[in-house]
Amino acid sequence: MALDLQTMQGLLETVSRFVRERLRPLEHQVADEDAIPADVRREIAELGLFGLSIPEEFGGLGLTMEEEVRVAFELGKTSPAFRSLVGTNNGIGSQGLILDGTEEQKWRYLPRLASGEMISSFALTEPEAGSDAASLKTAARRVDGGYVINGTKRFITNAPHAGLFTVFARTDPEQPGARGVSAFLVEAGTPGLTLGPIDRKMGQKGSHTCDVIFADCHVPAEAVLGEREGQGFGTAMKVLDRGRLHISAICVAMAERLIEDSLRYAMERKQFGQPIAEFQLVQAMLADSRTEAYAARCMALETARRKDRLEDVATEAACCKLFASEMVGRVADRAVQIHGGAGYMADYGIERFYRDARLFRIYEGTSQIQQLVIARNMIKELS
Ligand code: COS
Repeated sequence: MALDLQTMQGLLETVSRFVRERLRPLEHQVADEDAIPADVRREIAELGLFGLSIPEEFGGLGLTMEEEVRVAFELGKTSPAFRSLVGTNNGIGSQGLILDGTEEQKWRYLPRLASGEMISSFALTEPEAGSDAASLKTAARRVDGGYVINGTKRFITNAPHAGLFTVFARTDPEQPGARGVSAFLVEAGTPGLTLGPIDRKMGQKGSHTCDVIFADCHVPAEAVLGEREGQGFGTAMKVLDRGRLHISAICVAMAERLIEDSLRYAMERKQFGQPIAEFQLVQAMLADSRTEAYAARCMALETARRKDRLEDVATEAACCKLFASEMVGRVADRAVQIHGGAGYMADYGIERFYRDARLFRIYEGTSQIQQLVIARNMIKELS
């Protein structure tokens, strides 16, 4: 454990109270305005949430995976846009740097990421390389003193606000697959780096994505993550293992929030002369949701503990992401059903969660990619 029990309990209670009292009342506003208010961002930074998983020496809280999952169980009980604001700094935007960066690279960026002064983004996906990440085409050509990057990255979370991008590009055009890929640390404002318009999404309003376009973008040789070419794909995969576990915990949290809202509604709403919670068909939906959310909670905690023991959890992280993201989809669907007509109306917020939840089955690896990872690893283990 990075924190003693009392400090950890205090952190969980603080995050839980902040979510309940400060963030939940803002859910409609954030969705309507597609923006998180600036003062909320400041408060999130003051709570240290930008640096949850960044080591203490760089100004973060240095939480273990289990502790991070426990915080995510609280932070995820509101609109996912709030989580998304800090998510890339703690997860896919900083973990590559933490795992494989040089000391100099870490000191240059991690303190600013931990404080929230700088936002980071993970630029892997391209117009023609989504699930097949190793087929990416963005090229980094070696020139005197560095590299010239050309290509387009797509649907990049937090890109409109990012000060730093971890960019995956092909340094070896002779190597078509994963081996020719390197990771680069590219700062916003570097000439040749521009952003596309903010994407219009189905849900998760308040969290922004856009294209990141590189046109003859010169970066110095020291911009290569870890100053080693050809390691980029492995870095991306390790980062995603951790990210998938974090997303699983967020799915559990959203499911628990929806179960709480559904139960409260079912106990208040009367039909046929009694609260609908007393009807067994409604109870079945509540019970199924509770059971599935509990299973996903246990999976995420157990996998996090194993990761903290330095076990390889690539398979289990994929199992967690697959189960938890599909689970929250079912729970959100039942929540709409229990709320009936009200569940379909924007004022109740349930339909918003239903739309928000849909993304969990897609980003950081679709459910089908998780299935593929799990099955391939099973075959590898046996042979
Ligand atoms: N940890 C460390 N290294 C890993 C790894 C992991 N979990 N998974 C794969 N690697 C390494 C492999 O060991 C291999 O290295 P070597 O060539 O040195 O042996 C390399 O990465 C390539 O692996 P693999 O051959 O499995 O790559 P594939 O192209 O066949 O497929 C999948 C990899 C499909 C699993 C990968 O492309 C993927 O996860 N796609 C989804 C991408 C994604 O999640 N996108 C979301 C956008 S980010 S929000």
